[in-house]
Amino acid sequence: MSILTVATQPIEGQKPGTSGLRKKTRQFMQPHFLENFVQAILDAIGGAAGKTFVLGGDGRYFAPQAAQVILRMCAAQGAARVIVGQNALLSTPAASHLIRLNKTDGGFIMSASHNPGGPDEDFGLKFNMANGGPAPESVTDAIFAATRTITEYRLFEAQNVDLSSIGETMLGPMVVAVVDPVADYADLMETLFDFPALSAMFASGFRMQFDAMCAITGPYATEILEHRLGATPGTVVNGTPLPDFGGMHPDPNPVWAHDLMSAMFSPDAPDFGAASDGDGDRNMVVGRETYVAPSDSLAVLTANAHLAPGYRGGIVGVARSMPTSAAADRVAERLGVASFETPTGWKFFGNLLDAGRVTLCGEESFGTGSDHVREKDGLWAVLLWLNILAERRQSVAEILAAHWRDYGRNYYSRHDYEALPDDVANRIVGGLQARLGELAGQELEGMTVASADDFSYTDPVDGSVSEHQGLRIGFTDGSRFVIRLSGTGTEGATLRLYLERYVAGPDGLDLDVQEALAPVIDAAEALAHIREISGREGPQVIT
Ligand code: VG1
Ligand code: CO
Repeated sequence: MSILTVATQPIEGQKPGTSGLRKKTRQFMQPHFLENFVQAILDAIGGAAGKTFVLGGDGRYFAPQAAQVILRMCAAQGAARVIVGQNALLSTPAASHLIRLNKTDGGFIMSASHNPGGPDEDFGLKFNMANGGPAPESVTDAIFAATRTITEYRLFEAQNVDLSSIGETMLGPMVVAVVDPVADYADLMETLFDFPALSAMFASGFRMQFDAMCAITGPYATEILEHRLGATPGTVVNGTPLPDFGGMHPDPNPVWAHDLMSAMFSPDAPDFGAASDGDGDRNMVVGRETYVAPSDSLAVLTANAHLAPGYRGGIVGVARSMPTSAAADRVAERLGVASFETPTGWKFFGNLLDAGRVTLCGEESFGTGSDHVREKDGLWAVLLWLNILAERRQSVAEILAAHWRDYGRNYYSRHDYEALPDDVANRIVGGLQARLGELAGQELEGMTVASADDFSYTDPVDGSVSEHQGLRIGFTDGSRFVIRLSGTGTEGATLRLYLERYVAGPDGLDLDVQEALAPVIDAAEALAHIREISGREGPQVIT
C-alpha cells in the first residue's frame, strides 16, 4: 500500500452554493471531479494531518463510491481517524451531532439534500466545521479558490474499506470507525423531549404518519417513533433509504409530499403528519386538515418551546433567514428575547448559536433547529411539535388558530420559477435591482412602498459582511416581497419570490393564503415583471 499523487487541473464550476457543492451525479462521477473538490476542502482547512473527521450521507446513488474516495484521501493526508455511519449513512443533523459529540475537526456530508437522487439526478458534498455547522463563507470561498489552482491530489492505494459492519478497521495508518448512524442521535433526542409523555400519548391512541420519502430519516424515525415511543408499526412510511429515493423528490412540501397531504386531508386522517427531506434536516408538519407553514411553525415552536424539558428554562433568542416571515419576531418581542435576521442558509446561524445569542433558528424552506446541533433538524422539529401537542392537549389546528388570535397572522407563500435560462433570471433580478433607489413612495395595489434594498448582512459576532442576499421591497402596511436566486439548483436558474402580508385580526385570520396575498403578488409582478420577462404563466412550485 502506498500514497498515490495524481496530477490534475482545475475544473470549472466547483463553487459551493447555499449548502455545499451540488451537481448532476454524472458530473460528480467524472474523472478527478470529486477528488479535486475533496483536495480543495482539505487544503482550505489547513490539511488533515492528525485530524478526526465524520463521514456519512443520505444514501443517494454514488455515495458508497464517494465515501471510499474520501476515506482514501483522508488516509493519504495523515488524518488520524474517520468516524463513518454504517453503510456511509448519516442524516445531516446526526452528522452534526457526531462531529460535536466526538470533538472532531469536522465532517463530510454526502448529500444534495432535497434534490432528487440517482444516476441522472443530483449528488452533493458539503463540509462542516468542528462546531458541527456548515463551513462559513470565509471557508467556502477558500475552498473555491483552491479548486481554481489545484495541480494534484493525494490518495492512499488500498482495497475498499468494509463499511457494513460496526467496529474499527485500519486504512493504512488511519482508523476507520464505523458506528451506528442512529443511536447517538436518538439518545440526544431523549435528553431534549419528554419521551414518557410522548409514549403515553401514543399509548392512548394518538395516531401519526411520518413520510420519510425513501430518504435518510426512515431509520431514525422508525427507531424513535416506533421503537422508543411505541407508535404503531407503519407510522413511518417510505422508511427505507433508497439510492434514488424510489423516484421521489424528497422535498417535504405540500407539492412533493402529496401522499402525506392527501392522507392528512382524508376523513380518516391521523392526528399528526410529518415529512422530512433527503438528508433529514427539513420538516413539514401537518395537522388533521391543517397545513403548518414553516414560518408559522418557527413562531409556534418559539412560543411553546418551554413546554419541552430541553428548553424549560426558556430561550435566549431566535434567528430566522431574511425571506422567512416575521411571525417569530413577534413572539420574540413578547418574550423579551433577541431576534435576528440572517441571509438564507444554515451557515449564517452558526456564530449566533456558538455565541449563545439564540436558542432556536428557522427558515421558510421547511427548516427549523436549535442549539442542540449546528444544522437544521427535521425529526427534532417533529418531536418538539409532539411534545407541545402532548402538553397542551390540543390539536394542531387549535394551536395554530390560538397563535394567530394572539399574535396576528403573517400570511406567507413562496413562488418558485424553476430552471429559467440564466440570462432571463439575471434580467429580472438586475432590472429590479437597478430601480431599487426609485421605488420608495410608489403606490401599487393600494399599498405604498416603504423601503427597497438589496439585503446585506453584517454578522453580529465576527463582523463579516455578506452582500447581495436578496432584493426586498417593504410596504407601509407591513407587507413585503423578496426576490432571490436559488443557490442549490443544478439546472439553469431558479428564481424565488417570497410574499408576506400581516393581518392583525381578530377578523381576516382564516383567508385563503393566495387570495390574502393577491395584492402583494400583483405588486411584485408590476415591479419585477417576472411573468412578463420569463414568458411563464406562473410559478412551477407554490409553497
Ligand atoms: C434552499 C433554501 C434554504 C436552505 C437551503 C439548503 O436554498 O431556500 O433556505 O437553507 O436550500 O437546504 P436556495 O439557495 O436554493 O434557496 V437543504 O435541506 O438543501 O440542506
Ligand atoms: Co436538507
